[in-house]
Amino acid sequence: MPEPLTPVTFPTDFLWGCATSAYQIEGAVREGGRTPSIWDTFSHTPGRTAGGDHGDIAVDHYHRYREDVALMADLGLNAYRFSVSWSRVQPTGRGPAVQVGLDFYRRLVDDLLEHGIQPAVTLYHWDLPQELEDAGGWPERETALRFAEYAQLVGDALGDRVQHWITLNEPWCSAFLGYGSGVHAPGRTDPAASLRAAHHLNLGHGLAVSALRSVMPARNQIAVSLNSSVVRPLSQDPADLAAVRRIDDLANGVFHGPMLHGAYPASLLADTASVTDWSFVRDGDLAAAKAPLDALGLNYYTPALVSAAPGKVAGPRADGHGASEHSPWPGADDVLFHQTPGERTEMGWTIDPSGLHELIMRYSREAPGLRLYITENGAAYDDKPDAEGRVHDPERIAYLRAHLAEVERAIADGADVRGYYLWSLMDNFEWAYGYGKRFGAVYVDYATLERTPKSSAHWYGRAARTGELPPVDAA
Ligand code: PNW
Repeated sequence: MPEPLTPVTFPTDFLWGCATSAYQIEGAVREGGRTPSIWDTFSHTPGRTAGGDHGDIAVDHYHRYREDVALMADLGLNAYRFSVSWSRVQPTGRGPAVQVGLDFYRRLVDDLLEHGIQPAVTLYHWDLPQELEDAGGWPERETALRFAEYAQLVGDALGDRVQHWITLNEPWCSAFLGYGSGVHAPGRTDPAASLRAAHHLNLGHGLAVSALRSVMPARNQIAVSLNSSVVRPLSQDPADLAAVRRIDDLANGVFHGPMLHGAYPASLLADTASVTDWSFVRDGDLAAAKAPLDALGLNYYTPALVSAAPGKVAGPRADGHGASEHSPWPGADDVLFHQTPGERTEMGWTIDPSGLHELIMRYSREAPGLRLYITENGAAYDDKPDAEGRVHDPERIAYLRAHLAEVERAIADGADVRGYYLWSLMDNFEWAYGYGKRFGAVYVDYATLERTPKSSAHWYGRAARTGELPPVDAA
């Protein structure tokens, strides 16, 4: 990638962070009264994850969090996004909070603050308590009510020291990979249930925002992290443009419609009429979902390229959402997903930094007045230590530099981007792919759980310390 002639510089108060999630890193799944979440159940069900991998130990962050915080501080990062395990705080998904569970997050937050690192808490990163799934899970309204109650418990416990709050991480994955294609927990494949789940995630989000406001200082910022897709047409043919509109509704409008505008796109309701009549949407739900936000989190990895295929059923899926005969796109089985041209990461996801700029500019228009954060961006590569035990990952440095340059370009174009969280701090449990895909800036030896910062971690730390993107060979 060519080096720009002028230095790429960021605002002085920009947040430079890394992101993780509870089930992917914590381990200690039976400690402190924690009970199984849907990801414990799913990953222990034969055939669901690569190699039968699960998060029982993961990278043992529950016991090693001090070391991990010290690592971030040494690198020079000033922000860290992590998620709270609902099952640690409210093992059955109901009732009073378990203090041992909250205490773990209190200690983590205090340690971060002592090291000058701003914590950003995600309340839900896909690990629903199994008991709530047994009662029907996200397709049931009850789950939305339970989520708001849980949010209030955590907000009450940590709201005095955590300023950055995120209700849900990527509700698209929860609804459509969890209940539609079934490649994520709980592994159900019911298109109607996936749309019900989407609605109750919207409702749960809005109720949680209001519940958090009721217990937290007004200075705190509340956001949601969407894996909003950049959807591009294969050609300018009107049928392909219509396919883009349909996928954009199912990827983006289904969440930002209710959350930002208090309504589902009319075109989405029409497109999915054969799947559901949406009668589960009750009076007042959309007003509740639209509870005012302070910020919006955008997670970006790769764009989608689609075309229309009237009358054809899509062949092997090329949408990067895993192997399943079941579609995560209810009512859009006749839309074809294509591999976008260009270099790809180890996930098979095409590298397209311009998509990040496009996404930011779109949401600057869609959500005027909200601060924007890139709450995830990063790449998996087949990293290996060399003979001296060092891990060189020039591809990841190039990826990060190119994407951060697009963030800066969006800021220059007027977007209010306040921070960037690299996915992920360290190699971890990559869901259905297990431990085979390494997204970390820090390498983890899974035999010893020893952590080694990769050259990208040093590069990123230097960017964080200077507010300027170093050249790619400056690690
Ligand atoms: C996100 N897709 O997951 C998650 O928020 C992280 O927990 C995860 O580790 C990271 O991105 C890397 O995958 C995604 O199929 C999972 O489009 C699947 C998709 C997108 C994001």
